Amino acid sequence: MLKYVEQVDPEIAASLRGEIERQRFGLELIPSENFVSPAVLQALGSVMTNKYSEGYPHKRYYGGNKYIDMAEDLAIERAKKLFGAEHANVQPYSGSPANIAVYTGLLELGDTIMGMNLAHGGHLTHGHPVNFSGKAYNFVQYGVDSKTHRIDYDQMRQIALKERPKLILSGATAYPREIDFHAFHEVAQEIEAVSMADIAHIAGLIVGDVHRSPFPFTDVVTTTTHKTLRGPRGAVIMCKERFAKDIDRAVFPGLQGGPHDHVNAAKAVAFKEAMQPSFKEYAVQIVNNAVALAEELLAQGFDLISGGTDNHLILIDLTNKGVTGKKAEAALDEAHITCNKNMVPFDKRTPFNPSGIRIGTPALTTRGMKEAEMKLVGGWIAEVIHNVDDETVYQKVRDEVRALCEQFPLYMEQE
Ligand code: DSN
Repeated sequence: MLKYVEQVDPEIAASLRGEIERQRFGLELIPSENFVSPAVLQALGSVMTNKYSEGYPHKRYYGGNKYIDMAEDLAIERAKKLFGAEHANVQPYSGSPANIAVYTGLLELGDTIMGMNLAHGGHLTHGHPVNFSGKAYNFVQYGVDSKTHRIDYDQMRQIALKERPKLILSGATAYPREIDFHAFHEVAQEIEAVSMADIAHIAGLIVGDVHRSPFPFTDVVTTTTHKTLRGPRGAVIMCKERFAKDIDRAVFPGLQGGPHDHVNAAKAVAFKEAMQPSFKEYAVQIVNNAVALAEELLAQGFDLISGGTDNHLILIDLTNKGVTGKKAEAALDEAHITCNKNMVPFDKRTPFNPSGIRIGTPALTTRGMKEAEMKLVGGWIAEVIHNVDDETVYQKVRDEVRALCEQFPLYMEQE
């Protein structure tokens, strides 16, 4: 598989080999990551990377797009069917440009938008001051309740009534509970705002019928394709027909140039995979695994934000363990358990050295792991955190992690 890269560029070949090994023999717990199928990988590494095709299917600014149109048409039709959407634009390069395209397509610069506070689980593009969204628009933010750590829907409505945002955005990147998209849409209707849901983290749970869908009522829905949906790195915008023209124009020519056709072909493959009955089983197992992992962590004395999970992720406040998120991330890395440090709601620390870590089960579930393995993983996390800086514990856990990974082979054909 790597023979051409080996010949031309041994240094990059070494980095690719290292990454394959890391993915194979480590535990991937970052909740926004996953392992695509060999079919998705093949479409990504295809000759479609060579093509320019500005425009949309059958209305391009370049010749030679017969097969690109075929692939993009399939991606669009499958996205619409999978989610039950009226319109889909599959060209956004990733989640951030997708969100920015919606704002620029439907609003004027400086307009008021309401989104979830990043420190409470939102996203940079949901109005953080360091992000284009927070600089170009007047964002007002809702968050979670300080005791329950659940979205404070009453507070959200009060802010909406007072600030009258033109768009109300739901969705999160570090929120372990199910989101009531309909509650957001109702408030949007009350103030005649556009309702938008960013379902990047939970798209796979929605198409697998494990979580309630924001369709068909939500006006605009964005999602990345590479998280629980298990597709290539990229995004999709879906919307009601009446917003379609403005959204399409905002993506191209408003924001982007030539679409990444190889990625769009891979999106089509991933959508087809997500339509199979086995994907529903996968989505159910993601949540079962997260619940099993949360139970083990609670038994080990960990403080979980909101007390547990009902999706694919768990947010741990490590304050009671006397370990920072940064230290925990580094220690777990030594044991070949990958997670990310994360702010917890009302955190007194900084984003670069926060109080928590965020973990999730989509990638391990793709490998075929189930509740019994989650119990082991929770035990190893506890062992490392409880013995932070102990190299012998790192080595012991690393060996046990490798032995488990060998039972759940990954990408064996990528040699
Ligand atoms: N970076 C993604 C995540 O990890 O949640 C969000 O864009």
